[in-house]
Amino acid sequence: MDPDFPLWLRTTHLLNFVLIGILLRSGWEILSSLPRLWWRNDCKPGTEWIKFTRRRVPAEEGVYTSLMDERSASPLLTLPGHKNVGLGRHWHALGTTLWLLNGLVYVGLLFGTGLWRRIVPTSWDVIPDALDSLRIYLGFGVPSIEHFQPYDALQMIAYTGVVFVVAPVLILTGIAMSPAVRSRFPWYVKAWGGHQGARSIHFLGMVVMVLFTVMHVGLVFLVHPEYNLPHMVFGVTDPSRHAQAFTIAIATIAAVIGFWIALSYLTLADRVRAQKWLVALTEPVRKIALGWMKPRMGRQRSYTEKDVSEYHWTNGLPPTEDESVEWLAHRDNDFRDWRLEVGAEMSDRRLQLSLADLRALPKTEYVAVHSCMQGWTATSKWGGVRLREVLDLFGPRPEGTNYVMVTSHGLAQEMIDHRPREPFYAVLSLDLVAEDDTILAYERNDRPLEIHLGAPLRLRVESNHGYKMVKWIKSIEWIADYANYGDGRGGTREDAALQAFNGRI
Ligand SMILES: Nc1nc2c(c(=O)[nH]1)N[C@H]1C(S)=C(S)[C@@H](COP(=O)(O)O)O[C@H]1N2
Ligand SMILES: [Mo]
Repeated sequence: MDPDFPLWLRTTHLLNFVLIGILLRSGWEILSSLPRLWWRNDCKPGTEWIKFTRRRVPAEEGVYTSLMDERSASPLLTLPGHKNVGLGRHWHALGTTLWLLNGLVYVGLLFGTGLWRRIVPTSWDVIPDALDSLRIYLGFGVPSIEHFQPYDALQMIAYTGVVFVVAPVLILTGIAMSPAVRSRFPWYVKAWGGHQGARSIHFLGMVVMVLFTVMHVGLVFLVHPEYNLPHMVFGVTDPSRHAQAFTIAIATIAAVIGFWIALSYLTLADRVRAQKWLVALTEPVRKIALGWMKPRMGRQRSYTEKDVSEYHWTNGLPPTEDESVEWLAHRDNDFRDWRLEVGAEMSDRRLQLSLADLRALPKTEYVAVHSCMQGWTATSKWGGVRLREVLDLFGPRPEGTNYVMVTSHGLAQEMIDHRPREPFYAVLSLDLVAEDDTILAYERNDRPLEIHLGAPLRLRVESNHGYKMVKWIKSIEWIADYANYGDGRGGTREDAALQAFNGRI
C-alpha cells in the first residue's frame, strides 16, 4: 500500500522542524545584540516600536555605543547565547542555506507528485469550510474526521500561507538586510521600507512562524491524534499504531530540542573552532550569492539627500588619553599636523598625506546607508577620496601583497578574552579595495567628519557592514596576509566578535 505521507514528505518535514529551530534560536541571538526594532531608518532613540531591554539610549550622539546595548541571552534559548552575535549570524547563514535546500526539495516534490493539491486550496469553498472549522474550534470542539482528507480547509489555508507567503517574505526581507544587496540594488531595500522595514517585517514573520508552529504541534496532539500521529510518523492512517507513533513523536521532539541546546554548548565550548567551521561552510554561498555585487551608490537615485538621517548611532567612542595622546593632540589642533601614513609590509618607504593632500585628490560623494551587523542603520551623504586612488600615490601594488590593512588611532572596544585592548583595525581584500564605493571619508553631510564618527578620516566600504569601516584612521598598509596580525581573522570585529572576514551580509 502506498503511504499517504511518503518518506520524502516525512523526512523534509522533520528536517524543517530541526532547521526552523536553528533559525529561530540564532535569529534571537542576533536580536539580542540590539534588542530594539524600528520603522524609522535612523533608529533614533525613543522611536522604537518594540524593545526587549529596559536600558535607555541617551539622546546625545556619540556617548553610547551599540556594543553597550548588547544583552546576554541564555544558551537554552538562543544559538549560541552569551553575546555571540558573530557566531549567531554564522549559524543563521548555515541554517538558512540548509532550510532553503530542504524547502526546494519539498516544494519540488510537492508539485512533482501532485500532492500540492492537498494543501493549496483550489476552490473558494475553502473559505466557508475554514470558517466552519474555526467556529467548532472556538467552541472547544473538534471537526469530525471526515473533514480531514488529509487536511481540513483551515489547515490548507494555514499551510499554504506559511509555505507560500510567510517563508518567502522571511527570505526576501533577509536578503534585503545584506549591505551588498543594498549597495547594488538600493531600490529593493527601499521597497521594504528600508533596512529597518525589512528587519521589522522579518521579526513579524518570525512571530507568525512561532505562533503557527505552536498551534500546529499542539493541534496534532489534540485533534484526532490517533490518525495524525501514525500518519506523520509511519505515513499511513492506522489508529492501531497510535501508541507507538505517540512515543516516537514525543521522543523525536525531545531529541531535537536536546540537539538545539547541544549546538549552543558545543559552539560555546570552543568559539574559535566553531567560527572556523561555520565560516568555511558558509563562505562559498556568500561568495557565489553576493561576491559579484558591486556597489554603485554614486550612480543610484533611490537614496537622496532627503533620506539623510536625523540621528546616527555610534559603535566605538573617540580615543581617550590612555588610547592615543597623539590623536588627542591632533584633535586639539584641528588636525592641521595629522598625517595619513601609507606603507607596505617589508618596505621602509612611507608616504605621509595631510588632509589638504587628500582634499586635492578627486572627490567622491554619494548618499549611503550605514548598517551595523548588530542591526541599526543611518543614512548620510559621504564625501572623500577613493581608497584605490590614495594607494596609487604609493605606486603599484607591491609584489607579494594581497590585502590592505587599515589601522585606527583608537583601541578596540573589547577583545575576545578580555586581554588588554589593541588598536582597532580592518583588512580589505583586493576586490573591496577596487570598488568605487570604498572611500576614505573626510566629510559627512557636506561638513568635516564629526569627532565621534571618525575625524579626521574614516573608511567607508559600502558593500559591507560597519565593522570594516575603521574610524580615526592612522595608517593604511599593503600586507601579504592577515593571518600574521591580531588573532589572524582579518580585523578587530572578526577577532573579537568572531565575525566573518567577508562583511557582505
Ligand atoms: N576605531 C574604530 N572604528 C570602528 C569601530 C570601533 O569600535 N573603533 N566600530 C566599527 C563598527 S562595528 C561600526 S558599526 C562602525 C560605526 O560607525 P559610527 O560610529 O560612525 O556610526 O564603526 C566601525 N569602526
Ligand atoms: Mo558594527
